[in-house]
Amino acid sequence: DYTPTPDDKFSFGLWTVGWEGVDVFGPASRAPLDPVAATERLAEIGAAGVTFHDDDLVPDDGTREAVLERFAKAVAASGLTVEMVTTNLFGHPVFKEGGLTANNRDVRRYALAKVLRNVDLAASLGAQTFVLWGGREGAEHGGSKNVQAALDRYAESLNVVCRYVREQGYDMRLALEPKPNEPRGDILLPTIGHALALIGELEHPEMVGLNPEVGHEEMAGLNFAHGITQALWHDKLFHVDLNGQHGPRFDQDLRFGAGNLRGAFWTVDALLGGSAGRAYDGYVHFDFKPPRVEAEDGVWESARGCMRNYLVLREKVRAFRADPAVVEALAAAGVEELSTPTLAEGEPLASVREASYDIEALGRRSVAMEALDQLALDHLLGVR
Ligand code: GLT
Ligand code: MN
Ligand code: MN
Ligand code: MN
Repeated sequence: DYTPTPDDKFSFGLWTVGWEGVDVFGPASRAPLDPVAATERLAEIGAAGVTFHDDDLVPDDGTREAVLERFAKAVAASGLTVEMVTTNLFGHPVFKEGGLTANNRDVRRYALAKVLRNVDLAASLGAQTFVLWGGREGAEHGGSKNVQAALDRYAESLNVVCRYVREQGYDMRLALEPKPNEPRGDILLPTIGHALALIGELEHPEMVGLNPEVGHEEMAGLNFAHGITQALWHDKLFHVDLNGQHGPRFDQDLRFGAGNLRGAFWTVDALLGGSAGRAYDGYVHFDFKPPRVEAEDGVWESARGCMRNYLVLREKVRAFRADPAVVEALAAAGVEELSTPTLAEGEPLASVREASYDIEALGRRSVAMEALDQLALDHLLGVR
């Protein structure tokens, strides 16, 4: 009956259900949600994890300790895990021109200090993933940012954080979250591919992976399932932000399953390992915004919808993969053949260069992919 259990490892950011509906055109449409009440409610509806930014929870003032103590108690009582923590390097005007890659050196030093403070906080709550979303790392103006220097500074900061995590002996990995634009006109590390390339240049690449978000890749017109599959191939899918998006427009943060439903089907398939590939085994984290039109009842309806849609899609994906007609269609489409190396082991290049190929016949061959895709749609539409 699609009731979530802790084994499903669903998790939510406090900033998701806690979003008050402030947007560029208007103020809050909902009252603030107490983090303790939110945590209790998340546990009730079947989540296993909760996540937050420093600023969602702990004010940087004298009340910090008391707030933390109250939250930690509530989390323990609820049975939830604080699986991930992240730092807000985008809200305060000090970050208007960037955090870790701001032109201003004092801003960069403050941003790094804020990250380190939260790495300690994350470790003290047992979180094993630390997300870095660099929404303000970017530019609106040509020439206003030395992009090569900015990448040097990005790498420098990530190296410092990794060194610190090692020195402290924390069991923690970092996950970068790419986004192409919004709030900056052009954000650095705009896609999964850009972020993967930067990770390869770090001192401890094994400690840094990705937290890709559905909407962020789809804003750039990219295929999210392919993106996370490449991240899995590199062993870099440390965390994931599931939500919904209708094509290239502003970041909608719809509940998972809304927006590009067909993409959501292939996203779940990719997380489960697709055709017998590497599967994702981390928390299934929802980063959505309950639409501004909703009152508090709608907030929880929206959160429940994320999990329900994931469970329904998981069932459909499993049925698709187990369907004998699909197994046959995969064979007809030649999908398995791609797993055979192009050259045999030890084969001399001459044998591939000198062989004769009937390219006319190969050009006419059937690939039978419409039939395969229609089977997927039939499963998704519920008629198989
Ligand atoms: C912010 C952003 C999200 C990121 C959060 C993590 S911050 O809410 O819109 O996509 O996941 O820092
Ligand atoms: Mn988003
Ligand atoms: Mn977002
Ligand atoms: Mn996100």
